[in-house]
Amino acid sequence: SDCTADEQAELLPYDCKWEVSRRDIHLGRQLGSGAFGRVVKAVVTGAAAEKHKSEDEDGLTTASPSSSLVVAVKMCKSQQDASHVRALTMELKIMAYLGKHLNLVNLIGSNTSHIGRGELWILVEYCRYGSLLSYLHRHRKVFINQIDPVDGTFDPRICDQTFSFPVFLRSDSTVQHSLTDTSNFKTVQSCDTAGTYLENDGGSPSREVFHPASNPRSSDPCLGIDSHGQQVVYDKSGIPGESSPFTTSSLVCWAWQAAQGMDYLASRRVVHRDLAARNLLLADNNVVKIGDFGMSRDIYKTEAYVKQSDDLVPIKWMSVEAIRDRFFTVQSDVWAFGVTLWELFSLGSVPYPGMQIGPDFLKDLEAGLRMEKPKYGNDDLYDLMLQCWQEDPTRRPSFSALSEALEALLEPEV
Ligand code: ACK
Repeated sequence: SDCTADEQAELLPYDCKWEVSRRDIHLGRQLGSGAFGRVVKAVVTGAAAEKHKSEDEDGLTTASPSSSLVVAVKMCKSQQDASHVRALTMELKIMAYLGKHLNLVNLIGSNTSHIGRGELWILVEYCRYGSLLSYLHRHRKVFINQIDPVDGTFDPRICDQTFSFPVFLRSDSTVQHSLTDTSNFKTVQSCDTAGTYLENDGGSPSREVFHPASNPRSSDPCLGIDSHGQQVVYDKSGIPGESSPFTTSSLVCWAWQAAQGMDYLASRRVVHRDLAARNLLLADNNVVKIGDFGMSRDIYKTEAYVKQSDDLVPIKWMSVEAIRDRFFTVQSDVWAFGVTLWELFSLGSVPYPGMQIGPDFLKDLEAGLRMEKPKYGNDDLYDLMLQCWQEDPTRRPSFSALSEALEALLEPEV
């Protein structure tokens, strides 16, 4: 049809089942703010919280009347700006149309009661660790590189030797049995879920030894593995601390999850237009969620958006045809995915480092300019990026092909 995306969104219906009463929304601190909108943390109580929780857990939970749910609320900054309210309304409709996917920041509900006054609140899933970009910046000191600097081989089992403190295994039965190769871990001790340390000589953990309090080395942080197989830094109390290390595998796993979410968006014919590490959010259990896929794209405090004609655009993430003709498609999202991969494997560097983006940027891309291999990527990963940056959009891989390629990297060769 000749309908623009805006017009199509306008035609989508709003279902009253999403409506959450303001009485049940308890606003907290601001998480971020942009040119038009803000994101505020909030707690939702009552029926909406129960509904969301029971959906999440396949209806296995018995809903308790006191349940509450932490959410993020997207709202306008000023009630004056009608165009932003419109954009938010369309975002709400798109989210409702999309349906749920694990790797999207899903809609929880909305409050339209003050829409006449230009106020609309959209309630979405809260992602505890914020954007992947800010996560990479905050945690880059605890990154474990699993790529061999000489031959570029990637072994997800490698635990970097630069970690000088002992490695602990949590004696959670599921972990013990799934850890087939403990020889890669410098395991000397482990601790159980209660924080009791167990002696471990690299083989199977045996009971006993000391409590954290009596551990002579308990003032050192220690590396452990939680029940999801994720590495966690335990502080002296045996409680996971803030700075859990992350590895090359984490980056691949995050990229794979982003590809899964994008594949779902593409299957629903929704074009993101602003895929970037700043728009990937990290939630509990190492789940990556794609955010800001509606129409209310906002310019948060970042220099990523450059003025082009009368709009601010994320030029370094844009494909040749998107810069040239403002032509945004699934394939231009794939180009942006390539740039996002580059961001991940450079631990959050700014794309095209040191380059001043001027009017010649498009010409440079057309002449074949592409970014170099990022510091923590290997040839396999760089090859995926280069495929995403093919000038001919039809030659770029699909999100399902990308997700398969990333998944293959996660499976160690036998
Ligand atoms: O990197 P951050 O801490 O994570 O800063 C940005 C900011 O708001 C502007 O986008 C944070 N943010 C956005 N959406 C969410 C969400 N659903 N859950 C948690 N934080 C969010 C983001």
